[in-house]
Amino acid sequence: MTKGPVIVITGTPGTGKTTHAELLASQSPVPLKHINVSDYVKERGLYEEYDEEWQTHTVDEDRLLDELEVIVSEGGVILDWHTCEAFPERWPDLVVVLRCDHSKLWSRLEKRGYPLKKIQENNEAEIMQVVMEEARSSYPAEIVVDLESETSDHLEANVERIIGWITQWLENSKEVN
Ligand code: DAT
Repeated sequence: MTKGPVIVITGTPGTGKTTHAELLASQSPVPLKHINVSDYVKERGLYEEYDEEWQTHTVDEDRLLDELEVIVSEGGVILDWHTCEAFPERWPDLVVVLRCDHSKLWSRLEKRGYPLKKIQENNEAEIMQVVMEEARSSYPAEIVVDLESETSDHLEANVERIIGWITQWLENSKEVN
């Protein structure tokens, strides 16, 4: 049986990764397991310490990657995380980088109750295209796409586009097998 693809959905916090991943998992023609990596880290206790200043956990990447390797090897996975360079180059079939206008992103993060410092840091990262650069330097250009995620029309169009890509990917896998 053909395994499903491994899709990384990445982007600055608040750009819409989880919203996209959930919609994609519900509409995909092949079952996709959605792993919200930040939640997974918390659930599995895969962190080293809690950083009070940044109000964030320092992730134990070695343990995280060991655990994810098992899930990824089954195929049919969406990895939803605000960073991607830790994932080995051989893992993803597609890397989606979500982008959002920084003022819109600011209000999304404010609504989330993030402290000012964290909002500023993320806003700057979005302006500087940090995650995009990370994706481009970690994976072949042909598997990296950046998509705007500012409106619900974008969300629907993006998910439709990824589903189109999955359909094509499934066709190609059939030809190979
Ligand atoms: P992330 O997982 O990247 O942190 P999210 O999916 O939790 O982001 O979305 C953050 C908020 O922004 C949430 O209230 C939903 C909203 N949102 C995300 N993408 C959107 C889009 N394309 N159009 C409108 N709202 C969006």
